[in-house]
Amino acid sequence: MRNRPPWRSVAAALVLAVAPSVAAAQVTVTDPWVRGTVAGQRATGAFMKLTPAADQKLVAAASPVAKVVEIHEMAMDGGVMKMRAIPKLALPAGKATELKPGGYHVMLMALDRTLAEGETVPITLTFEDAAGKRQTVEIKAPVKPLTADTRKP
Ligand SMILES: [Cu+2]
Repeated sequence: MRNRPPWRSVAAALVLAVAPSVAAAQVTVTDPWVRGTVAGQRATGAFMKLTPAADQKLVAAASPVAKVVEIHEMAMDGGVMKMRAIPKLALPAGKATELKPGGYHVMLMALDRTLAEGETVPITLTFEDAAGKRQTVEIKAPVKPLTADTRKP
């Protein structure tokens, strides 16, 4: 818990009082999907486009199919492209940030079972706005074949 000056809470309360709509805090999630897995595979990626109405950060994700879910980026490491976990992904207002193979993705790890084409995977995304207020968005991502070519938009 962070210590906040009291005026900040008051300001937040006033904003809520005059603007009960939470539209400004919304994040639109489009085209979510999960790459299917083969037997024994313990990890895969989830992909989507995230468009927030106001600046947001994706700070966490969870899914009942995966014991561990992380936000990953791809980065050069010793001349090799590798993925690594990042604590948050900044999402600028009004712009679609694309999570896609070869780029940012939600990493589903410690999978209990195979994810087959045709099923849908529930994923809970947690976003944090500029004021540090969090909200969750539930999505259902269809599973696409392991070989789905996804670098195309
Ligand atoms: Cu990854």
